[in-house]
Amino acid sequence: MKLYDEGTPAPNPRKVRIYLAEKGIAVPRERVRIMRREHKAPEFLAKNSLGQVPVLELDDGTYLSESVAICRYFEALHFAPPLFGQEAREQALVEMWIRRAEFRYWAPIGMVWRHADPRTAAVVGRQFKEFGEANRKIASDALLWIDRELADGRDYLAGTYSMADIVLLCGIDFGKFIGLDIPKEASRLHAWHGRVSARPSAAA
Ligand SMILES: N[C@@H](CCC(=O)N[C@@H](CS)C(=O)NCC(=O)O)C(=O)O
Repeated sequence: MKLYDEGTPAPNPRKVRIYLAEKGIAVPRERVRIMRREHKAPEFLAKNSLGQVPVLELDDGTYLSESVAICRYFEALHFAPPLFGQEAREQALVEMWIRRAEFRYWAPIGMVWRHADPRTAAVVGRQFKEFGEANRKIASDALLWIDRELADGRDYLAGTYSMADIVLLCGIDFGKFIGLDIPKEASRLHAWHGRVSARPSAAA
């Protein structure tokens, strides 16, 4: 087994590293240097035709891509401690919050990164700057909405710490890298961010 990985600021491989750290699972890793375009080399495209990291290579030659799918694979093998929920209700809540984090926050920050950031201009082809910039407010509004959702006093998105927190943490920290901060007034979300960042796994 091998995990094809890339370091921070790449947020998707970080999700898998945090997940593995929380589970105490060690997996051999190979770095795929995005800046050197190693993820678009024919050898890597043969593993993931989208040319993206992370990718998990299994011993039978299967290649799994998509960060959450990779974590789900490990969850099926090592249930404890559960990070995708324990019983039906919890599992659904974790899924609900993963999807909300991805669609409500990751999607707009992806558009800011693709269309408004000078660092991606060379690889994206054509950037639609105004569209990219407009996504800053959409992302920021999503965080204000999540802050309101936390008004019931719970510590984590789905109740207990889960994959949903990992997904949102990696999105928010990547957002910072592209100039998107948690809005000042989102005090519950700031407290949540402090809590999840204080876990040793956040340094993975
Ligand atoms: N949905 C995928 C996204 C993977 C992804 O976009 N990875 C980034 C690094 S964080 C990448 O490889 N980007 C290069 C590209 O898209 O060409 C996942 O969750 O793993």
